[in-house]
Amino acid sequence: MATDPRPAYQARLEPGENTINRSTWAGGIPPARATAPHVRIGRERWLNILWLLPIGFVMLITAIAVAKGLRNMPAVQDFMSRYPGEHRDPRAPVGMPGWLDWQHFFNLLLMTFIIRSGIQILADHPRLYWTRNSTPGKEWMRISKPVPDDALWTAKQDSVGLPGQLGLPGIRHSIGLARWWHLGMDTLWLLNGVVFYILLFLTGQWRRILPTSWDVFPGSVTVLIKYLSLDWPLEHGWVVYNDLQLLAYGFTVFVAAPAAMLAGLGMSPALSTRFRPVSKVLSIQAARSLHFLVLCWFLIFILIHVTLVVTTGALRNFNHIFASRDSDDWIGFGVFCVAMIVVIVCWVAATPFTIRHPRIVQRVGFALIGPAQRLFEHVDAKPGEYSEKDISPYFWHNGTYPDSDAYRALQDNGFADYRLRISGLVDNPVDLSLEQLRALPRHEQITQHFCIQGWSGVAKWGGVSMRTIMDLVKPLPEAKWVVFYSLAEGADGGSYYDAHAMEQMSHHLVMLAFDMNDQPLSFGHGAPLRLRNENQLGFKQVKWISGIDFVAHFADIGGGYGGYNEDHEFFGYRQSI
Ligand SMILES: Nc1nc2c(c(=O)[nH]1)N[C@H]1C(S)=C(S)[C@@H](COP(=O)(O)O)O[C@H]1N2
Ligand SMILES: [Mo]
Repeated sequence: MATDPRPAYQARLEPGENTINRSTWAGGIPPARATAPHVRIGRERWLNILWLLPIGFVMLITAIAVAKGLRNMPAVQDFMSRYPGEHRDPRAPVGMPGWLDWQHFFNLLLMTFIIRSGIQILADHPRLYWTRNSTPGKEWMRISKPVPDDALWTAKQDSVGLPGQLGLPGIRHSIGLARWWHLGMDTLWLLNGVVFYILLFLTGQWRRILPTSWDVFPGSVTVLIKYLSLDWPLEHGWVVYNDLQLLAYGFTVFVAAPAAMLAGLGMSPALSTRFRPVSKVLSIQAARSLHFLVLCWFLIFILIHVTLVVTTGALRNFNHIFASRDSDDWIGFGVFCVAMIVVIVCWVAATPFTIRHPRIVQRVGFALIGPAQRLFEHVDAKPGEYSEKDISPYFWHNGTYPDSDAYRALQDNGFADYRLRISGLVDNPVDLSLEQLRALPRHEQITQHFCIQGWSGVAKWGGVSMRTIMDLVKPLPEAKWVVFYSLAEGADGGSYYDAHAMEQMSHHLVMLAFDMNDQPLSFGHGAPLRLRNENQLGFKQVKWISGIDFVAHFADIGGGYGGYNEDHEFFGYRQSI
């Protein structure tokens, strides 16, 4: 069989740049900065959380006064001598081995990237919600202004930028690159964590940071009173931690870190769609909010931890955790300074490097997290887990709307002249009108949309299953990728398109939709036809589809990275997480 000549729309592909030009980035989106975090109180009152700084300061002073008063009370003194706030497990090893110091260093280095890129990801949809609906005004926290009253306002317009040395890489709508940093470094951080867990248990070091008696709770109260009354407990961390340290370290290592990972995975479209019993309770938005609260815990922990390290025998503490020695000399401090120089150099270089070499970030990021993204792509969720009552009252718009005479001509005519062209490596290429598409067996699914930026929404989609399409066109065995082209251009010009792996096309929740919530698809949501592949993030759901091409590979299409956002905004082509 002779393969088709290349469809005309392929001539309009733009390859995309290999560096970032700030003035043309993301279609020339003007800079807009994040605001201070605001938390919603009641229906529509918003508190700027910077107020918590003076409030916290007053509370700290008050707590110090209260703690000093308490310490003079005989009953409290009794309590404190009954629960001294420190007990050494006789089986626990003494001292900090070298591997612990190395892991502590890698952990802190990786966390600087993870935190910066994480905040950048938040800035791409600067709102947090508790329900899976992302209804404007219903968020509990935002780092931007309220959503303006504009029916076609897009999530992309809603994104905000960050200072370049806070966010990674700072600039507005740089989520593609921020995600490589975040997910890539996460992978290394988790590996470091797995090694840490294994060594903790092999060497018995776990006995030093995991409480083994309930006395740790009253004991922590004793320690807290000591700290707050400014009469600090004696530090000899080489041998034993006090009960409050035990709780803080144990919680950070065994609760906060796994919670960060689980909440992170809770935002994956493939996993959330597949494991509905879990995602029913922990929806993507609950997971996102929780992920953010874990960040808050880490930030508070880091602040208090560092403060106490330098105020309770800094030289000795630096020797412990940077040089595995129990001494008062300056060696540990010297190692600490070298470590900090490494951290600072990496910190300062990360944003300029990313702006100059985004393709390297894209490639290395994919090398690190790609295997997991590939793995979860095989998950095939079944329809029917959401019902009509789950449909979101508000469904964000996103992307670049079609703005061509050709599209307007189709639209003016009620899409009577629309033809869906399906060709490439197939036995039976077809041109289908909307009427012909509607005559095919109808497929419906109520599913959740996961935009890469972080918002989500449930809708009912009506149309044709991709299985039906494949029965019709009969792909050849060489066809490994299916490329969906749009009538609309992308933000930087050239046709929007995206490639999907052939093996997913027979999954239950992959379809071409011409109806949304029992209405014909609206202009904003992709009229007359769009893709739904519920294993993947939103940007892969091509709207205003013009044609579908079955190919052996996407390397020679557009920029060759597998889609418009992959070419132009350094996204990844496998987006199951
Ligand atoms: N042609 C085209 N399709 C597109 C986009 C686009 O810019 N152009 N944006 C994508 C993104 S980023 C998302 S999140 C979804 C949004 O779909 P919605 O507007 O119906 O919510 O469409 C996707 N499909
Ligand atoms: Mo998106």
